Amino acid sequence: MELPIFYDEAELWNNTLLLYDSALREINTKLEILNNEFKLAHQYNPIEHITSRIKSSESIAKKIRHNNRELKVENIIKYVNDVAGIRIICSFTSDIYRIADLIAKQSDVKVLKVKDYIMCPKENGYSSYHMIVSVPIYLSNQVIDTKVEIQIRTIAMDFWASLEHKIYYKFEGNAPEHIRAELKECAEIVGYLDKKMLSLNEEIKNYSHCEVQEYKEIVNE
Ligand code: 0O2
Repeated sequence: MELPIFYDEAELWNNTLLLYDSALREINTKLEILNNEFKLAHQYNPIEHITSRIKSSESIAKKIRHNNRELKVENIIKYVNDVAGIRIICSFTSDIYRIADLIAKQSDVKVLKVKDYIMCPKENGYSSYHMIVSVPIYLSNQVIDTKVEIQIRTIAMDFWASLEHKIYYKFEGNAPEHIRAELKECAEIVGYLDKKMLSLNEEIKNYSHCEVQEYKEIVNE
């Protein structure tokens, strides 16, 4: 992202934050439109809910320090991909890929990086689909491509990730071995649950309206 020259880091940061905030709005609107279209066409909601946030300054500083870089706006823009972050929670794994595909297909969205932790979960069991994208932000005198990290996961994956996050912070990354093992076991159960829910949903979809009516009549006899 190419920013105009500001002589003051604070001024530059405020202008940068405006871009990140605008990029979150752009992506949120795109998602809302897709979800509404789905609701209308298929009477079905692929997105359960969406949350978005601007990364806290402490968290940004930690990431920059971790990368051994100087804490400068230029470095934040270049090296911190998730200053603007959106989390999309879906009901089923198939919805995750459908949403990711629909976002990637939009002509003004550039996909910069994808990490599929569903196909390849992390060692601790973490599972989610991550995309780093950029969207153009139209200012009065220029257009600036701005990065957003999109995380897409199921309700069950999100449940797991939020507990793991709490445990990670509580033990400052050094949770006892048995807790880590149990968390990993939970991640496997989450994977199993998501598969079962998906196949159950597929089976339900295959019932025609007539079959459901017939079934209801039999039950009511
Ligand atoms: P927070 O508090 O959520 O902001 P890259 O984006 O490629 O430069 P990075 O940041 O390591 O490198 O990317 P990755 O692996 O895609 O992870 C980014 C975010 O994914 C994390 O942000 C978490 O939100 C989430 N995440 C990744 N791994 C885990 C995990 O093991 N457990 C949980 N609960 N979440 C995870 P931050 O900055 O760590 O935190």
